[in-house]
Amino acid sequence: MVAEPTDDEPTPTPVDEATVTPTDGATPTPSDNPDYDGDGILNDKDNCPMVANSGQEDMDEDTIGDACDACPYDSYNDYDNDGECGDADNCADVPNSDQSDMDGDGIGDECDATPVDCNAQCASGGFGEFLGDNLDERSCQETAQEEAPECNTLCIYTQVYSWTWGDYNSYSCCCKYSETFACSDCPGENPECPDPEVVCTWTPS
Ligand SMILES: [Ca+2]
Ligand SMILES: [Ca+2]
Ligand SMILES: [Ca+2]
Ligand SMILES: [Ca+2]
Repeated sequence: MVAEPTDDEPTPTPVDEATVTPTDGATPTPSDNPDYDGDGILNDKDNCPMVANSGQEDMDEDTIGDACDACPYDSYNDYDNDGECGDADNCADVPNSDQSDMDGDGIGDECDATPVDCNAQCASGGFGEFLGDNLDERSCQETAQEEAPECNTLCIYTQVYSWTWGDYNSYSCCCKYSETFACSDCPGENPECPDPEVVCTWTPS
């Protein structure tokens, strides 16, 4: 059996707002008191109305008192909103909450045009020359080419070290190492480099 709607349902009675009073323990607000923090500075003049700071110190002059300023030395108050105040952020204009800095130069990877010391990277890999950054393998090899001295075999080794991070960031170092082998019975000796993988040129006399 389906219940029929009835006309005698009790009607909710709107609460008369004028009768609502704050309950015990309600947190007072600055509007309840002209000097909420009791520091002698009225709220409308107080640069920290919720924190007693009678001296009103404001080192970065952003009208937020030091006592309640999350970034007391940064008037832009973490402009890029990455959680690091501008005075401590190694990329003040780019969100980089991890603050990663591969080369340790104080400029974060996200805003560092050369985030890796390629000279050091090439040297650590046994490649004496750094030829250029952000070259692909082919361009690196082409850049590394040079003529062998007459009656010599020149072996040119290249290596591209690359890094990627975040969604779009990458960087690479093109490194070169070369060896020259003189031909005692020029031409004819050492026509090829000892490692078949290397880029090699041989200039006969
Ligand atoms: Ca205050
Ligand atoms: Ca301030
Ligand atoms: Ca940043
Ligand atoms: Ca850096």
